[in-house]
Amino acid sequence: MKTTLVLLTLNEIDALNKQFLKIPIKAADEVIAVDGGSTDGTIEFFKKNGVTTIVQKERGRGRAFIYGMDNAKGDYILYFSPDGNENPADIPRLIEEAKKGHDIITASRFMARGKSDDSDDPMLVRNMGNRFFTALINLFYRSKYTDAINGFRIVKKSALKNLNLDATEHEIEFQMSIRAAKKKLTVAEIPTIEMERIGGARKANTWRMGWRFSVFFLRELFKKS
Ligand SMILES: Nc1nc2c(ncn2[C@@H]2O[C@H](COP(=O)(O)OP(=O)(O)OP(=O)(O)O)[C@@H](O)[C@H]2O)c(=O)[nH]1
Ligand SMILES: [Mg+2]
Repeated sequence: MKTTLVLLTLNEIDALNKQFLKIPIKAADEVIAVDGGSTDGTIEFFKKNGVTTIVQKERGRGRAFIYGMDNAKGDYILYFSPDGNENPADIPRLIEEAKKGHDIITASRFMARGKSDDSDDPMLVRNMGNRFFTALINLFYRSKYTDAINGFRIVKKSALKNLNLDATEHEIEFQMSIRAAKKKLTVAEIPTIEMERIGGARKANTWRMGWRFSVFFLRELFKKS
């Protein structure tokens, strides 16, 4: 089983400067970065550190997932967002879990021994939203996700290709979880402790994403097959 680590970035130089050396690159067989068109030195940083980088023609985190899928040589793709939120120490754990043969393994913030970072979410809007949309999938598709929203996950490439995802923005992992449940893919989760974002700026507006998640859910619900 070969794994490709895909780093997803849009202006994350602060976090990369602090965190890059902690990313266990060697745990994967290949590492590539997909960048949304950074202007803060992120692309140059990858170049300096020998990381093959694909710069997107069109921005969007969803599109970045697909670029990663299309360019990865591995059988499994591990999506990692180096903005400080995701714990690089979980990378080898996800790879170990994938060896059991599941289609998708997600790092869950909401299962026992997991924790979400709510330091920038004092009213817990995002926290509740993530739990709500996870519960919605479980209700309609009889799945057992505790965190269907976290993008920190490892996915079997052949299974991912079959999902024909077309979400262009941050709703990509939500769409992946819905379609995986619909197609009864084998999914598993490991606990993760989310950390604080390091520098940079959040690209996902909470209310806009809530709206897009709602529209996407309805679209997936009424979609045939
Ligand atoms: N390649 C690529 N990466 C993106 C794009 N938009 C966001 N990202 C990356 O996706 C990760 C998560 O994006 P954020 O917008 O920060 O979303 P978030 O993690 O929900 O927000 P925070 O909690 O504030 O970090 C970060 O590593 C971003 O740099 C994009 O258009 N292309
Ligand atoms: Mg983040």
